[in-house]
Amino acid sequence: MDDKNKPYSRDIQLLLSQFEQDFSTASIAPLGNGHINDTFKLTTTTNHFVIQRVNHTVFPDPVAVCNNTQHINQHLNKQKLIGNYPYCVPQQLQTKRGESAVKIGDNYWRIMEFIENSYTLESVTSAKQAALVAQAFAQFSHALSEFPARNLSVIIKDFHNISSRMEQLKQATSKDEHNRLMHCQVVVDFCFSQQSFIDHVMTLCQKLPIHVTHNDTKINNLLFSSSSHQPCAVIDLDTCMPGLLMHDFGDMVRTCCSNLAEDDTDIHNMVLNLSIFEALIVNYQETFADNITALEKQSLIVGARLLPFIIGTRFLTDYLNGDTYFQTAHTNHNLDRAKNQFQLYKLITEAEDNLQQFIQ
Ligand code: GN1
Ligand code: MG
Repeated sequence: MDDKNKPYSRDIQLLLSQFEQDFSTASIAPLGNGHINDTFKLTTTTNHFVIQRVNHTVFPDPVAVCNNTQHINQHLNKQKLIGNYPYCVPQQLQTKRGESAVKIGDNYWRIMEFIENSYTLESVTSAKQAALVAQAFAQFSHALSEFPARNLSVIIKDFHNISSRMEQLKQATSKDEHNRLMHCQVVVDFCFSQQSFIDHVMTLCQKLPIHVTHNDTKINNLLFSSSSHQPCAVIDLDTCMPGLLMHDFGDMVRTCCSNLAEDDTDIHNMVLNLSIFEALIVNYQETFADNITALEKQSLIVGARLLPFIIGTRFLTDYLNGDTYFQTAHTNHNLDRAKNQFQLYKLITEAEDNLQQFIQ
């Protein structure tokens, strides 16, 4: 067993005993690069599964997280049967008592199906690949267009609300509990200098229709097939809630269009890949066909600026709060991530006029 799951090994044994499946030969290893939950791969002699400890500090209602996933999966399964959804729908296992979330001590756990012969990517390398990414996340929201979005629980209130994210930053700067403001005053000032953009976003948000959105459409939340190298599943449905398409599109741009990883410190060498941007925006719009309004299409460019700005603000706030939200590997990790994301925001802002040409 790897060190990362050792603190939980007793809990995991208790978890496994709640299911019908025979897990007596199971072994466990860490899986993926998420910043929030603890995720492991469970291997038995015949199968693989995904085990996850849902972070109950970030997700105050882990049962609602699992229930949202359950509702979405049920709808996607039906859409798949009638040919409206081409990807796998990784199922959550149900316990002997019919639950998908299991409470052990203070923690909530779940077990999910593992999609065999698949892999994740941390970055895209071609416009062709970007087109596949845009199609996958668009198909996901499109297949859920008949699902009553308001039936889903709001998992994290104001998740992509830039105004409340700025308020959180303001509180973190005025408390400055870890004396870190002196290391990031310039970054904080930059953030607060963007008020006219924030006002523009807040006005636009009032006018846009609500969809079921994924809200974390970074590239590593897609599985690709090892044989076809096409997307085969949309994963990590934790933040699926009622939301706006521009947020999902913006997060894709955020994670596909920069030549650097989100924590790379070499930000003066950051460049925006325009052919990848074009592939994302053209394919995103085309996949929705007539189910996306003209204003929503316009909003995609705003979303592309907004998501690096929001995530940058969140990283900066967490840095000031002493790294209580995102998992970090070193002291400046959140600050490095914030600077990187603001650099991306600047590049997209500079390119904005040029990006308009791709709106159909
Ligand atoms: C978190 O855990 P992960 O990496 O899937 C975060 C996203 C951020 C992302 C930044 C619930 O997602 O909002 O965009 O890190 N998830 C939550 O990499 O806050
Ligand atoms: Mg993830």
